[in-house]
Amino acid sequence: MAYGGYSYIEKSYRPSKDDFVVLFWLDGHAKIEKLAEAVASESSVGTWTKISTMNKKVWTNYRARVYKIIKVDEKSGFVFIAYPYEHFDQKNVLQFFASVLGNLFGLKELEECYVLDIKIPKKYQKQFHGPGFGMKGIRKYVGTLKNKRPHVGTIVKPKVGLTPKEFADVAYKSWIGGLDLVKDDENLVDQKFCPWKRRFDLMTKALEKAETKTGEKKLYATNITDSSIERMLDRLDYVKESGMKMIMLDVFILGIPALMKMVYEARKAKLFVHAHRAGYAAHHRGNFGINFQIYEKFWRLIGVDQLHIGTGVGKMEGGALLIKQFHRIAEDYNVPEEFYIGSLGQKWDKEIKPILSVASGGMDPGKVDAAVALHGRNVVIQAGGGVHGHPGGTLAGAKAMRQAVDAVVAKKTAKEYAKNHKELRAALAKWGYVDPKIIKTKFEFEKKKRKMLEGMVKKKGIIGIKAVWEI
Ligand code: CAP
Ligand code: MG
Repeated sequence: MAYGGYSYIEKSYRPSKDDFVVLFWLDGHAKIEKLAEAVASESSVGTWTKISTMNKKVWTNYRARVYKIIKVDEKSGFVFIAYPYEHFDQKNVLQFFASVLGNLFGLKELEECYVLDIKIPKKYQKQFHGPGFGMKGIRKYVGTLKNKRPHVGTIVKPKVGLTPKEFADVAYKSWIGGLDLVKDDENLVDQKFCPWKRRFDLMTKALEKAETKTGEKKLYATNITDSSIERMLDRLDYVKESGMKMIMLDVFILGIPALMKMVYEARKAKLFVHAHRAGYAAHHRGNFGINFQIYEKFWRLIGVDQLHIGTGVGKMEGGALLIKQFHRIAEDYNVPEEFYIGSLGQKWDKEIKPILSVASGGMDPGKVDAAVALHGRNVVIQAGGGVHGHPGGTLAGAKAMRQAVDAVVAKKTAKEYAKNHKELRAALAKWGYVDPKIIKTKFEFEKKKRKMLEGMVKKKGIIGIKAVWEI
């Protein structure tokens, strides 16, 4: 088999430690070998036909190699491709994206093309700084380095529409109720009814007041996402001058170059970066797409400090096994290879610090135990509706969330803790309780049925993978 006159299949090839390795799901109008070659060609040195300008040096040093295919049927399967380090620019993530996440999606032979994972070699990682502060830095500031309790936060709701004063009042109640973090929603920046600067000034005052009252360090993740870099930089400067500690960016929407600039400036200004991922799912959910974990790896590499990764128990897509995988990518230095979940594994350089995972979307106090069973304690548990929808209002809602987290530290279930904590009791009465056993059962199932999951994925292809992602 050959595509454009050249064969890219080399089954005896073993990726070197400096290669990028990419795992694709492909389905289309031609034999899987041909589809694999088309992708390897278009994403590396080739094109649709033989060319007189190809030479031995190019072919040997820069081409992609298809080293493994797991066939699902004649025209579909999982394709493993290795790319030589030298193929790529230095410090230029976009050039990597243009190669490996570029033209190939448009090839007309393909009916489905999903990039499941990319393993980033350490040599490439050395070109980047990684997070300025990461999980440890944020914990140190909040004062939770030793007891390692989950952080707990809220998104002010309604998403947009409150005035700056209304907004700051809601935030103040949230903080004094026991929350560590208050954040803007992804679609709130600088609308007329709530101008950014006015809101930020009132939030600074509210935060100081809340810190004095509670004796705890509090955070405000202010959304400075903007299509103008200048405006973002002005706001970042303002945040720094005011002595506040965190900015929030809609990282997917922002794009890589703007993100790199903002992360660089935030690091210089000693500000934490809270990364909201709105928009990622447009690529992640179909059968033509890019798995979230790929963005996640690049965002950790570029250096955000805390990142939304899903909950496994709330309102957004993704089951426990998938979200656990995302959590590992955020926190571990050595993520295992696990075919049935679509993971090639990842070894991080020591400079690329662990980041804090944010579990958000449809959370409430009754889901905290389950979230901790999934994520462990290194997590920010956020609830918007699950705080401001409390029957007793925001203050009671914040207290209930904090009580649920305090229960974890006291090694009690939220149900037990609720007996002596009325706000938590009211929250459980309204939203119910998700038993963490559900999560434990899922992990037990995974442990015992690995082979079965792998077999199912090999038989059903992307449908199989996506079914595993729902567990
Ligand atoms: C949560 C949230 C977040 C989602 C995003 C929302 O609010 O503010 O944007 O968490 O999803 O608007 O939905 P609720 P993800 O607590 O009221 O659900 O974290 O998965 O990226
Ligand atoms: Mg939101």
